[in-house]
Amino acid sequence: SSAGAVAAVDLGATSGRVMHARVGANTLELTEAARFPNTPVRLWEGSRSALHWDLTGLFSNVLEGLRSVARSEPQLASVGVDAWAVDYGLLRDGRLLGEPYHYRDERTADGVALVHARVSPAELYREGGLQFLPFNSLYQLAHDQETRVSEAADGFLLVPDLITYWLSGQTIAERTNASTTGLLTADGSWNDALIARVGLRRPLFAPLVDAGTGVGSLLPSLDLPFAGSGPSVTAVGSHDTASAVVAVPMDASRGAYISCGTWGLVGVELSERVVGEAGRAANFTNEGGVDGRIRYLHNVMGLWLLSESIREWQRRGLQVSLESLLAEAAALPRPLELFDADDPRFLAPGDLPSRIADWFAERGLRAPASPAGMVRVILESLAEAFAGTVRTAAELSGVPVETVHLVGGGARNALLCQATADRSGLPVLAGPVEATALGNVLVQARSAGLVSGDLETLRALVARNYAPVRYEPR
Ligand code: LRH
Repeated sequence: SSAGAVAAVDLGATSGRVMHARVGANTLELTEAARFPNTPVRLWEGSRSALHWDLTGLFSNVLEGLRSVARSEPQLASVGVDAWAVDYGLLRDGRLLGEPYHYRDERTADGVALVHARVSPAELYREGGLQFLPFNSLYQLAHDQETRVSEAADGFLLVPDLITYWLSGQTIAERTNASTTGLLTADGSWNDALIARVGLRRPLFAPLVDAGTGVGSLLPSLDLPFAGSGPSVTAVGSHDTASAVVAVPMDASRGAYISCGTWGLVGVELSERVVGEAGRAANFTNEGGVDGRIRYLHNVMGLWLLSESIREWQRRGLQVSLESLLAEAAALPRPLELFDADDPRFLAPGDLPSRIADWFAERGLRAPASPAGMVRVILESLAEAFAGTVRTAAELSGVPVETVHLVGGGARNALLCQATADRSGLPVLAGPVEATALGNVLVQARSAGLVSGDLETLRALVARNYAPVRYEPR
């Protein structure tokens, strides 16, 4: 088959992009059409200010990106959307009822208590298979129900499904991301019994579809300059991490992956869920993957620690940039003391350097004084958490991990990649940086008949076109 063109809309918690790809049996070329920051916004809500996503602003950037794709590729075959997990919009009669809450907003503590009063964490784990994260959609939804935020709603759409709806007019729930709600059964249906027990309304939830399913065509009212009726809209692995895992050039029987952007998602790919108590104690998740695979992984804090620290230093008026900090940090000696990158105190936005300093102070230790020293201790602590999580993933799953693939923005960070190799004692294969967009376009390309085969075939195509950078453990 010859090459054809598809476009990926890929929204991360830190930035979004629209990528345009040419895909064929031996072709996989990605071009950036648009890249824009994802800047959350605080909106006053009567008695407190709440952290929201500016989804309307993001959608406007998405349309700009697609307009630019249309100019260079009027015959585009398909477009697909992925974004971060768990967050959602509530709708009434097809209208969005307010900007979606950000999972880093503090509102969900009572949602956790409400849900756990009705269903024990152990039972939730057997049903949904998810690691405990206080912002899993079911906790957010329980809060919305209790505070009557969702009272008027007759629809629930996860963020990528909401963008897909605004592009196509069709309401669906793509399975990989729906698995992050905590409300799916092991066989991938909405868990009606659990939804009722948690006190939620079943009609809120849209029909589930698998990645690769055609959803519809672009709404003519968007007025995008594509030829004819324009590209179709295809459901992809709409959870960004699911799309990233599609494009990890790994042998899943012997490799682990780290999808490192805002978060570091560390784990292995399995064909069956693992929902034993040991996995629950280690807070490992069973998220739905493309083609029915299981993403058995744990959320490590990720590059958020770095980006949020830099934001704080800049707020204090320091002239710091990522590039110069990384260069300075690499020249420093390896720190002797690390902090626990998994500590939940680092979740909320704010002054992370002070919180890291507190962590050390509570143990009678001193945090590095300079920003560069802090950057170094952040990266080494992250690498240590990555290495430990790879070991735990191997133990819990039985996968004999010989290689660690690091994909996403973190693959650009040589210091982080080398430290991960050193601390895990395993070779780290870094890249592709744009794994998420690649996984997105590959699933569309397969549905459009531009490529065929299982995930192993798609990964071989990635490996041929994006040779990873190898870091040997030292
Ligand atoms: C990464 C990610 C991750 C989720 C988190 C909310 O962008 O989707 O997989 O746990 O955001």
